[in-house]
Amino acid sequence: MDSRAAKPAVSVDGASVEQFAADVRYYLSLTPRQLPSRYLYDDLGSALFESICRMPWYTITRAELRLLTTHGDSVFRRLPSLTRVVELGPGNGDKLRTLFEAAPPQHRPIEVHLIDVSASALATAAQTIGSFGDVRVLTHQATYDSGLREAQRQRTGRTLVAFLGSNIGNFDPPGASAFLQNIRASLKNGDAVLLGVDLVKPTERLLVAYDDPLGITAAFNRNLLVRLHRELDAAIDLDGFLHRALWNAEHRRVEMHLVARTDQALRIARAQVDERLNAGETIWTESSYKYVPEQIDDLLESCGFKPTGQWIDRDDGFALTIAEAF
Ligand code: AVI
Repeated sequence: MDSRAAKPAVSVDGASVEQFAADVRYYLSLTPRQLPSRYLYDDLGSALFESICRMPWYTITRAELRLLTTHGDSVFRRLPSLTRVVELGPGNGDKLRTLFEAAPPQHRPIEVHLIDVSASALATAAQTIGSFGDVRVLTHQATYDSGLREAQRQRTGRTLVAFLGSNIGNFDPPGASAFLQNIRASLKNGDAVLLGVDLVKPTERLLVAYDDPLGITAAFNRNLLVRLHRELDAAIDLDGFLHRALWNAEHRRVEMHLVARTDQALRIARAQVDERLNAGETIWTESSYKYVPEQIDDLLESCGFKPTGQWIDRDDGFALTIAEAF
């Protein structure tokens, strides 16, 4: 690996290299060792994630699109006088496009705010959504919190915040509550949130979604080590680490880990890390919490939202829930 490759001052996920280095140093010092999952998404990581969404074993994306197609009109019918939709993490724009295609025509024109740290994701999503002539698209290259504040500064009328793709599953329970409370604080009574959440399902189905036969999720996970090489001058033996996905039944979450195959040196110059990992030791890189439907209602209610509709895809175990701020 060429460690002289360009090291950007700001990485694609919006964190400065200094922030990335400080996080790497801190999280690797914890027991168990960890790396925050937001760092999985550099350009290559985002492309690998897009491929994951197309795999037959990863059902979240297709189940959600089916629900949006079938029940999108019911979402809009619950929100008469809706004037704006804010999507946190729009990806390639497919989810919102699908929702709008299902909308009764009287629900447009509408204003759409797309919030993401990635400029390229915003450009793609804006192009997709902008193809609806009567939709005005505004983009905010920002973290969810600051983008939402920015979008809400110019608010008029009734707002729907969409947080889809089961991204809520990557927060631990206190983090998910804090995140939804933050959204609630930016809304008025009568505004709403649309949440897509992956459900608990048989363990084999969960495991094959996160440890697939093509090795795409393994590449997605191990790419974090590639990123440490490129951005933080790390000297790590890539082949020395394996991808592992496991179901933690107690916490209802799939965990992704990088497992040392043999004793490994972990030297990361720009993060001042110089450690040794014993064979079998792991670095925990992601949690993907799975819910049961009642838990979603409880979570929303505890954060100031009243659920007014929930649609479930039984084949793939996925729930789409709309809830009003009260
Ligand atoms: C983005 N997020 C909802 C994905 C998930 O399912 O937790 C990320 C992912 N990790 C491995 N595969 C997909």
